[in-house]
Amino acid sequence: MDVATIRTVRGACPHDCPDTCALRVSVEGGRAVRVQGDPDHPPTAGVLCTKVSRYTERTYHPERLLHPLRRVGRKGEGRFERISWDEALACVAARLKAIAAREPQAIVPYSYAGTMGLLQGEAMAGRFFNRLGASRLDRTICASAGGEALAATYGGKVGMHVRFFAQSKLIVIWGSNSVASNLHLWTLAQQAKRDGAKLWCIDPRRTETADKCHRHLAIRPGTDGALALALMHELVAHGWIDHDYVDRHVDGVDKLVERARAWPPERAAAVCGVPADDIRELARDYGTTKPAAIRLNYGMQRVAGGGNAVRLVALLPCLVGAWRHPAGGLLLSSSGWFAPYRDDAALQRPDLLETVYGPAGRGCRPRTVNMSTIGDALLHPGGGAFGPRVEALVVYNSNPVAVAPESRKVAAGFARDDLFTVVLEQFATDTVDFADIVLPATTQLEHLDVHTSYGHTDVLLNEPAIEPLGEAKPNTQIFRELAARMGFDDRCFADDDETLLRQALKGVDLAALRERGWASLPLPDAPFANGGFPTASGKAIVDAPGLGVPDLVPNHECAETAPALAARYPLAMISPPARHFLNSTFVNVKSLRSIEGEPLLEIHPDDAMSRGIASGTAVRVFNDRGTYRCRAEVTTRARPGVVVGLGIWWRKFAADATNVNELTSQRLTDLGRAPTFYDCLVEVERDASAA
Ligand SMILES: Nc1nc2c(c(=O)[nH]1)N[C@H]1C(S)=C(S)[C@@H](COP(=O)(O)OP(=O)(O)OC[C@H]3O[C@@H](n4cnc5c(=O)[nH]c(N)nc54)[C@H](O)[C@@H]3O)O[C@H]1N2
Ligand SMILES: Nc1nc2c(c(=O)[nH]1)N[C@H]1C(S)=C(S)[C@@H](COP(=O)(O)OP(=O)(O)OC[C@H]3O[C@@H](n4cnc5c(=O)[nH]c(N)nc54)[C@H](O)[C@@H]3O)O[C@H]1N2
Ligand code: SF4
Ligand SMILES: [Mo]
Repeated sequence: MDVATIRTVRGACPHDCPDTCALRVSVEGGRAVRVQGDPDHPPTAGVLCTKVSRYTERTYHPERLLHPLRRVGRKGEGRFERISWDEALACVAARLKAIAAREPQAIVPYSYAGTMGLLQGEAMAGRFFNRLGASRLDRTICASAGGEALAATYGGKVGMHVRFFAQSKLIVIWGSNSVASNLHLWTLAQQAKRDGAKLWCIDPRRTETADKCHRHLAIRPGTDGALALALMHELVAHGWIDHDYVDRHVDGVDKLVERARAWPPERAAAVCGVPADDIRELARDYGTTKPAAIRLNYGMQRVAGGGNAVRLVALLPCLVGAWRHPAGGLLLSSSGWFAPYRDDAALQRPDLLETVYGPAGRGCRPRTVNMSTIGDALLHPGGGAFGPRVEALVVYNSNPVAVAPESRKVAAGFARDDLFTVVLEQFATDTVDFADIVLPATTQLEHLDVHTSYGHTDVLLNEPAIEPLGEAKPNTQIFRELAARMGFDDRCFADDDETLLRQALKGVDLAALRERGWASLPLPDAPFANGGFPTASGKAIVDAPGLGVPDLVPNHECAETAPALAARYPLAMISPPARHFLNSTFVNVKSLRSIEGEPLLEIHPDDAMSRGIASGTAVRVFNDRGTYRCRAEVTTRARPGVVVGLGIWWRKFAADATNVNELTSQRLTDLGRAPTFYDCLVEVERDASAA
């Protein structure tokens, strides 16, 4: 290769991952030939995960969608014919116009974090749906239980700086498989380990991360609140509370102490299904080691009591004054640090709603549809509190047919003949199979974007490295052209991506961002060493208005709350992501799929033996919502009573075109209206229908 002809372009990983890596894309003759981690960006440190190291394989994948398509088969069949952009846009605009003339709220956008970019996310799309007066989408599918819990406790989604984990002496990795889903945190944790730190992992599954920590507490799913309360019990009983910090910076601690007194380790041990002595050991480590850091992650809040559990865990570092040190405290999300620097209103223009509904406060506002219950929403006949029946769905940056809970209902909703569905996609996902019109979207190498992060505190720029492939267009451009077809003549629809970039941020030097590819927010090392939480009082909050003092909220589906159900479906199923997929992204990249093999259900030897199941046995996993067929892997990675269906496979790659979400429920969390993917009882048996 002639080095002189290779150009390097600065990029940002677009995926829904806390690490938000800075990329360097090598381009030769207009073709991206390599994607590497930026060695100069500290959080990335020149390293990418296996998935994104193969990004060119994804961009140049032979199955990329490269021109617009119109459905010719039945919904779900995935048979399409090629049409021109002109035909596609005219068709979409005509249908949306006709519906909007009667009832704009019958149109629902559906998007999540296929790209986390501010431009290709909700910028032009936000303007489009606001101007249209479409229903709003409550984007709850991942993080809103924990997010609202953090806001109730600290006043925002804020926490430790990830870089200081390297200096911690105790790291508790709680509800997270860092090796798989937060790789760069894991590198820092290993550094700390080499320097003598003790590592604990709290996870029902013995993950790759648990293997490498000193201690692992395999608690039952949804029992984190009990564990946190027992830890508090021990902190109080042994005098490990930092009274000076608590008195000055925590509001309402007496009520918490009173509650914790009712949770001796034995009580929590019975609920969590772990030895009381292990809880005592963790409490002693946490109470006596400084600095102590907790890496909490969203894996532990996908249960009925996820919000309360996060509130309880988030109070632990307040009780021991861990925040005094930069390497102490807790990190669940850093996204709140960006709030003063983002101008979402300038990008999304909520004021455009006034064109349809009149000035805010007078006209009614469009209703909000929760993305986590999209199955029920699509099957709702309309009327009552729900409002108008959903007549059109515009999907981008998401694959709801694979990722949303209770997918039998989701698929049935998408299969409605009277529903008009438009999907903007890079690949023919399970959701695309149900589309009336498919619009081909560019990948991160082909468009401009700017990124914040939920795992570190740098802003990243992504410059386009190559021209769009085929007839693919950036989401921004697709919504710009659709707006023109709809006759939206507001000037903001003419803004190009460079203009959007200038509007996206406040107080960030764009020239410097262009120069280096990233810019760090100016923040103190130990943000809450002297309190100063972003709450009204500046204190961390125990008794939050309207929420009360946090407590253990048991799962919707467990022996305690649903004994009859638990008798029929005695196994709790969790479905965390497989390491080489990112949610349902990358499942179609062959080299990554071949590492993961096939859809598997991990089951403990005791549970397998009593059911006549061996590794490799074809099994039927079922509950009242549906059946999922896959192969069993008998392993002690699963604890007794808990099975693990690693996700999130595309339905079309599975034996019977289902995935784990066939079994998950649409019931929501205590806070944040979020899904309860890991609160799901099932039974497993040998699959008699398998040859
Ligand atoms: N490789 C890879 N990386 C990813 C993703 C991916 O799909 N693949 N997804 C990205 C996204 S969207 C997100 S939100 C983040 C998620 O980041 P994390 O929340 O760190 O997600 P996971 O790695 O799935 O870790 C969740 C862990 O929680 C455990 N768990 C399940 N139920 C409970 C419980 O009740 N209590 C406790 N303590 N633990 C429980 C699971 O066994 C699993 O090991 O990761 C991002 N990174
Ligand atoms: N059972 C179970 N279900 C889960 C989870 C679980 O742990 N267990 N995890 C949940 C979580 S944490 C999350 S965040 C959700 C994730 O759900 P989604 O946000 O839907 O994530 P993906 O499955 O990665 O799908 C993103 C899609 O966006 C597309 N895309 C990427 N970039 C672009 C772009 O620039 N333009 C357009 N038009 N499309 C683009 C990708 O090709 C991909 O198909 O899933 C949830 N579902
Ligand atoms: S998926 Fe995460 S670890 Fe992998 S390159 Fe993207 S940001 Fe980095
Ligand atoms: Mo997520």
